[in-house]
Amino acid sequence: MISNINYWDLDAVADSIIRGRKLTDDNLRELLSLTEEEDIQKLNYVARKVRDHFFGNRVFLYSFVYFSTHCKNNCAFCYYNRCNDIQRYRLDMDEIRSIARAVKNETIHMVDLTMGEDPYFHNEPEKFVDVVKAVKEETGLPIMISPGVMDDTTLTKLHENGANFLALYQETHDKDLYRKLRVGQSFDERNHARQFAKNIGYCVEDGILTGVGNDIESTIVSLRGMENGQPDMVRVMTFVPQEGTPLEEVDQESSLSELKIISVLRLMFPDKLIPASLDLEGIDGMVHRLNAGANVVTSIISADSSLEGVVNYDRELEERDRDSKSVIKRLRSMGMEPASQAEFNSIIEK
Ligand code: SAM
Ligand code: MD0
Ligand code: SF4
Repeated sequence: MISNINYWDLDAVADSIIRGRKLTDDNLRELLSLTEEEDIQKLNYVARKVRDHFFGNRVFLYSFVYFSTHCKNNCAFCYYNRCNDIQRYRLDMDEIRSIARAVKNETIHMVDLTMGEDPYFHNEPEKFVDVVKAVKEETGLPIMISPGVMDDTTLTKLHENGANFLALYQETHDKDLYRKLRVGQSFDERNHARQFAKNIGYCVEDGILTGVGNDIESTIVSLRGMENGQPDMVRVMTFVPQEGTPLEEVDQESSLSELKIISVLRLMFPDKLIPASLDLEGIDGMVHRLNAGANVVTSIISADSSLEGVVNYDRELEERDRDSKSVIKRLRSMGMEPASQAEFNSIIEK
């Protein structure tokens, strides 16, 4: 599909996707198996053409607010799993409001309110509803919530009080791998929460990890699993081994597989939101991810913030470089621009 063809033919491949062509499992197998630099460049080129058709040079920016790092779960890949003996924090309402006020003065299209499955909020979901209300009040912006699995009643209440988007990543749709990653957690309940949210009018994001024991066939299962849920946003992130966790000693893969999968996602979900996360490799990494077909920058954290990311490429760095100003400067150097708020709203109100 991609190897051994020239750039003129690649334009035809992009056109066929834009006109509605669906990739077969064999197509996916071929694309995910590419190893030659030149072939991967071609794949990225097709993905960019498809993205540019739907979005032009416009990019969406999400601010990341990890307001509680407490968690009752035991995900094998995650630094914040309950068994890891780390420093944790939970912001109070004043701290949350003051961060929200700061976000309001930046170019940000949506605020991502993320937490571990903190019992403080999960046992009394009203408290989380209050957080959403407060951030809505302060910013007036669309709100994404990434709270883990919540029940139907709570999801409904959150939606009624200003939550627009639910991010809940299955990590993998391969059930054997899921059991090893989200140890002791129900596959079906996690999937259900995302589907329920979609049915009552949220936009939803699904996502997978790569470099975490997934081979090509397992990745295809995950891609098809995500497709079944018809998400509005789809992501892939490279697994980054975290100190103090069961998967600490696993070798970290390069970003190559992630970049291929981002392009494949663009061909499978041509007009959907696909993020370039700053959390993995900062702004330099963002450039590669956008060049692979992403159209959203996530995990923007202001320069003076002491809040954490999830993977936290900058945990050891003295200076942070993932604020919206630095992101926009780099976007412009690539010929891209932040979209208007109206453009973003029209996508999430569809
Ligand atoms: N606690 C909520 C949940 O699990 O849905 C939301 C926050 S959780 C930390 C957000 C996502 O970060 C996870 O779903 C996973 O995809 C990603 N993540 C966590 N640890 C990671 C790691 N070590 N490498 C790559 N991605 C990771
Ligand atoms: C990111 N650190 O986009 C964030 C996080 C949760 N909705 C998103 C994984 O990289
Ligand atoms: Fe908790 Fe989310 Fe980390 Fe799992 S991924 S341990 S639920 S913070």
